[in-house]
Amino acid sequence: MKRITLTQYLIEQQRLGGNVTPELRLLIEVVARACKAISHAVNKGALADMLGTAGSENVQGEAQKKLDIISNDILIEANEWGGHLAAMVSEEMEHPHLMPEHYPSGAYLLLIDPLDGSSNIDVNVSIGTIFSVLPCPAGTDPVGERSFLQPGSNQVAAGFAVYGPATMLVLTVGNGTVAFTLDREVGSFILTEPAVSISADTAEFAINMSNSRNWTAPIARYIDECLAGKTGVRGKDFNMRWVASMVADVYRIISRGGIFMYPADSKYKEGRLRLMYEANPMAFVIEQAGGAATDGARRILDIEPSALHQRVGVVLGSRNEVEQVRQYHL
Ligand code: AFP
Repeated sequence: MKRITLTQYLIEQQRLGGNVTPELRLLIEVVARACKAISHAVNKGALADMLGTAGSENVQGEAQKKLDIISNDILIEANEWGGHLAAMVSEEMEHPHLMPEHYPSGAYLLLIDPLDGSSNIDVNVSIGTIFSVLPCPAGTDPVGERSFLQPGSNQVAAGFAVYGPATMLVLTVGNGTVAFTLDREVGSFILTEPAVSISADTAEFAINMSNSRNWTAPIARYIDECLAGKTGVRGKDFNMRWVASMVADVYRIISRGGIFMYPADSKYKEGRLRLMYEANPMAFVIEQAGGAATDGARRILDIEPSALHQRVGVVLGSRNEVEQVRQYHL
């Protein structure tokens, strides 16, 4: 198989004249290099003093794991000097992180969930990094929270890394979705899926069933019909998966189809997942792979954000199933 590296893929996308500029190419390469460093740290497990909690809380009021903070620091340090970023937003930081004065400010905004699935770190289940890239609106000086409050349809790139049996990087720059596998021997991300395509139909759903008493009627109806299987209106049996790492569940869906659901409910009234650096990047990746992504009723990428860390319901994956759920919300 001809080995195409991430750099070669980005150079070829740049030549096509789409979203990829030299600065965006640098941004994506820097984020990918940071993901390699995070993968290395994660893979040390208990051999390095990086497991467990850091004794602090993030803006969400959630206990931070040591690796949450380490990953956030790696991504900040990697992106500050390049001159491609105006500012960064992270799940682990309340306010936007501006570039230090002594570095040039760039044309892009980076939004990250540095280590998604933190509750799985200490039990050795796959976790990952999610990133979203927005253009920095012209004339915004100084760059601030409002600069980031753009709908997901404005993204110029998005993707995620999965630190699993293999370290994978899934990416879209608006010209389809591709996947790279980290070749640890040479330290390169090698293109292993040049055209990710999600099946329109599926018989596999992913949801945290322990929330079922809190679901709205449309969600409860959809899941009940899946559980009824061939004895019910769907006429086929369904399987269920729930990793509790969005990156792992989404990677499975881009690999073999499926529907992922974390709906707003009576417990998580706004939803549990964050719009700007979880739902939006995943929605961009999924749509570019032929899937669909809503909050149950509305297209995720059309949602006009009102706050950096706002939460949203998420239903994404095989487009015919996402549409079935949307129909039940009409
Ligand atoms: P953590 O990063 O706090 O573990 O949350 C992971 C996550 O944001 C997403 O990756 C999972 O799909 C979802 O939360 C898991 O939520 P439950 O723990 O309620 O299943």
